[in-house]
Amino acid sequence: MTNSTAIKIAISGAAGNIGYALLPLLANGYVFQNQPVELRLLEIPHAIKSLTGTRMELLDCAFPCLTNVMCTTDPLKAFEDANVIVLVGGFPRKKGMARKDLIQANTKIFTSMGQAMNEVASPNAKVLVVANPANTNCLAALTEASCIPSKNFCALTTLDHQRAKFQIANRLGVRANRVKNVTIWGNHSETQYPDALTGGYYISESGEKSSLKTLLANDLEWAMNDFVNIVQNRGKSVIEVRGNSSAMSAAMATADCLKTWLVAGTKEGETVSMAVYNDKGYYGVQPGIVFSFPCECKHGEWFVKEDLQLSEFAQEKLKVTESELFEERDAVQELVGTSRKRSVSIVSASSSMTTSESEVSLSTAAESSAQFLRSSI
Ligand code: NAX
Repeated sequence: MTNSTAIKIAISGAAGNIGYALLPLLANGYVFQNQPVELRLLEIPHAIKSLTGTRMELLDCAFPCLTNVMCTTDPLKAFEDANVIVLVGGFPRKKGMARKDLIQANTKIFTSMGQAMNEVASPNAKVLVVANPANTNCLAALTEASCIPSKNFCALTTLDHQRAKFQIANRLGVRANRVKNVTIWGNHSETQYPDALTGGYYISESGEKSSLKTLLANDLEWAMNDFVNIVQNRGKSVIEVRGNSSAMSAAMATADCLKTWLVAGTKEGETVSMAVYNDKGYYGVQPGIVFSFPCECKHGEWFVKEDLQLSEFAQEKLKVTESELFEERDAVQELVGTSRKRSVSIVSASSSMTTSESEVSLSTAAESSAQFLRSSI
């Protein structure tokens, strides 16, 4: 059942809630179109029985593109020559646990994941971190995985981005897919700054564009306060009502992030939010942390859109989330970075993508994505 040209995708925490909703989206062609895929499902020993049941279900779906499904508790087996690695598994917050302890427990997991990737993953592997604290987990993994460029890592803020789109669309009484270029700045936590006013726009069915700042001009109090609070706390609200954390929407956001980043690219004039390693000091944010920015994607690469004008209000919000991310980094500093042997890759200004270059048709993008993924097989 193995296929040497299949895209090898490793998913940690695959037996969990998000894993269960995510696996079909990876296997059914939603993300990787009609390319063959091989899934390596990574879990801790406690969850391996349940994972084996999930594998049986995946096989029973008879997905045409799914060439193999492996279950393992060994990151070295899961990551060996992997092209795409999705890190969903992590240490859950226990009652009474301090945030610092949660961050440290996860950092230990993510440094060891990074070390395993460094040993066996393809140097072209693309790594998406979902597990919380996502930005700092991502920093720990990329710091250890020195053979893989830091440009190949990102932490998920797509769910926050989608939540923000929906809130704006709901307020304006329009469909969510007509709302473009909201941005989640900073951390995937309650200090994030969901921003509709810097560069966000609405596009009508007939293609007419209107800036969200103009549309919300009489509703700024809501856009600068309630909207921000709702999006920052949406995860908590879902838990309160559902009795469980977001899983379906998180899985969908994970799949959409991979699809836009690695396969489809962003359409001309559009951005998505991605938490990426800030080595350039984008928007005045100090380098050295994983920070969510507005990004364009093309040919399997992300590019921070650098020409937005931030208001003083927005700059203050960025400072708050930046400072939390440095606190997180300081809390784990002694646990990461000791084995890093390379300097973090610098994104040159010339590699930034201009908007006019950013339109990529799905078929062309899928083809170039296929090439980039296959080049590492
Ligand atoms: P679950 O507790 O349902 O599943 C987590 C799975 O990870 C479990 O099956 C567990 O056995 C496994 N696991 C734990 N340690 C592991 C390790 N060292 N190696 C491999 N597997 C391991 O959680 P779920 O609801 O699936 O959420 C997963 C993670 O996503 C959590 O950290 C959660 O906080 C985070 N989220 C991130 C979001 C984002 O937008 N970035 C949104 C949703 C979610 O809150």
